[in-house]
Amino acid sequence: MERLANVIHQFAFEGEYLDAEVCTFGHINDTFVLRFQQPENKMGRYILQYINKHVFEEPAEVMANIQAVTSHLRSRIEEAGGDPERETINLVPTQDGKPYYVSPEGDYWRAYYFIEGARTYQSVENPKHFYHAGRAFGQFQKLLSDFPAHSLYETIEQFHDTRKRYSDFLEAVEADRHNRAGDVQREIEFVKARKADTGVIVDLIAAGEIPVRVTHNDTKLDNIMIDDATGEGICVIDLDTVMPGSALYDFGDSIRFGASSALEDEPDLSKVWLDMELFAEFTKGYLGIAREFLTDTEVDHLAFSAKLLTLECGMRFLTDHLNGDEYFRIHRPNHNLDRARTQFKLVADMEGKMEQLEAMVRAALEE
Ligand code: GN1
Ligand code: MG
Repeated sequence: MERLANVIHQFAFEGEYLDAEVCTFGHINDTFVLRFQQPENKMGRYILQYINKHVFEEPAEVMANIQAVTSHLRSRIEEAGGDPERETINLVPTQDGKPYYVSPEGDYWRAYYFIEGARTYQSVENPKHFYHAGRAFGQFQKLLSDFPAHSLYETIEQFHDTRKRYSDFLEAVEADRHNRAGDVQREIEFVKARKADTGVIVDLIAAGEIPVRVTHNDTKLDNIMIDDATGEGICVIDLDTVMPGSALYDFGDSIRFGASSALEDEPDLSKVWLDMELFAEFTKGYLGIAREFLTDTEVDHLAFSAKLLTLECGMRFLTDHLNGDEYFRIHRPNHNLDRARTQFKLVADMEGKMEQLEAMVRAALEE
């Protein structure tokens, strides 16, 4: 909290600073919720974030992407008669009018207006929320469908190149710098047995069989603000990884996280499976919007993408466990291993249900 003192007064926040709360959910950046006393007894809240520069090597490029995308969203929302203060995130400028602050040590900080009357969820409490999350991510892709994807920086190279993630994983197994590979042979074999899956989407993109779109690339349920009053997904947040990508990444990652019966780091694997009702809800919400623009090949790979993105994430957690937990923040020993195991449990469960999932996608398309 001490380091906040030097940062807070750099931003054009309104009112008198009261306090800050740490938000512990993200695995990468440091996030704080700030409270300010404002005129007429009003309480103002803001989000302040330190950008992890080990993960984002060029924070200025991350910020350039976010500025470009949010200003595009803003104008689309205004044209549609929506509320741009609630339907997109908005940066709070610094005192000298800049979109972010760089400290003398070279640390990057940015701030957002807090969206009131809405909240995020770590797990689905009401299936309708997940239907609306699907609509919101579909709408997000739609609003950005006329945004020039190639003008965005690739802030993390090959972010969802699952084949590249697989070779990083093999390297970590090979190097075994922390002598952990011996204890996770079963998990290593699980991944190796699925090597052939890892190239499917990248090859379709390379062959021009599915289009490159502007995608969010981190569509966890907790990256959607759900309106308290209506239960609708009003705003997609955490735009750090907005990049050229595939619609399949966003669909798959949403299912991976939100349609799981348990939290991402549940240590008791008997509690972890793919919830079919939640899969159906999200798919209905998403396709209700996205069927306008998705190609047949994309639709045909939606169910597969859920499995692939789950495998990819599990592989990334296992790789980080082998590398000594240098990427994802952990809160207990073997945390990344627990996370990897839930993902592999979900993959195995999805494999057993694949035909049903495909049928659900077709049914949602026809609704
Ligand atoms: C990271 O920090 P968070 O939770 O928004 C990660 C995602 C992973 C996710 C797994 C930049 O996102 O790719 O899917 O953890 N973000 C980055 O929970 O690597
Ligand atoms: Mg996030």
